[in-house]
Amino acid sequence: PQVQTQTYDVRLSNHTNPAARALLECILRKRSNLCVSVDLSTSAELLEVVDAVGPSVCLIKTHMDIVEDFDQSVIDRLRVLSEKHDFLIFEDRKFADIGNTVVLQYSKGVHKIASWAQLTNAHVVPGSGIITGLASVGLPLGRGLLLLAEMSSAGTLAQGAYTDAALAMAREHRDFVVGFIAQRRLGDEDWLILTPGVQLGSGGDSMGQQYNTPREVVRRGADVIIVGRGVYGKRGEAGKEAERYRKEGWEAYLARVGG
Ligand code: S5P
Repeated sequence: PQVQTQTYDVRLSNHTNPAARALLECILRKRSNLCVSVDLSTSAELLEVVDAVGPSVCLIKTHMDIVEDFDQSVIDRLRVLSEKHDFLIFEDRKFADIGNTVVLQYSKGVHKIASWAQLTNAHVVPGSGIITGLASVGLPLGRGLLLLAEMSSAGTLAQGAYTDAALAMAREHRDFVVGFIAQRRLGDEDWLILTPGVQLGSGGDSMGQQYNTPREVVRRGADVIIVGRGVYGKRGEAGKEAERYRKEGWEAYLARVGG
């Protein structure tokens, strides 16, 4: 059978990377394929929303470089919440430099991403040295990498031959690359497809973001739906909205696998 119609349970046996396995196990435990992207710029707001949506998610996506009052305690508190609510952490760092530089950006600096994020992502524009570099830091720690094969934004150059090249690069690093940020299923192998640009009711924003519904992106092959403003946009309602998206995403998955 095609990967598309396999259950998360079966998919688990296709993966050896510890971060990919932990994500699939969490998805199954919580019956959630929802990742909430918490793009808020103070630690108080960030952690408040994470605490509210925690019960409904398998994964929290961060942009730690937008947090104005960042220090190590933000990470410590985020990790406490990840244990309290049972979710993994994905730092959406979008690395895009030569191998030697991304080694430093991933392991050092203010954020020390590799020490706390089970998943991170990278553009393929530099060529495969970026993966070799990130893997040298991430693999010993049991981390996983997602490649940006497509983007949700209008006019993206990540399409066609670029997307094919991302797939080819992933195939050379199957131990560390666990899947893609993409808008649909790619390749015949079992890659985890995480899809942003998701909202109930479609449309977009004034800066090129384009939205599809959970049902539509899961039908096209998303294994995890990434929702930002659709969940945290209405102040005080993030918990309720996250549960709404969790149900939508899960029903769409059941429909896809024919359960
Ligand atoms: O193609 C992409 C890739 C990513 S990771 N399009 C995206 O929007 N993202 C990220 O997903 C983006 O950086 C943001 O953090 C999130 C979408 O947020 P929303 O508020 O539009 O749902």
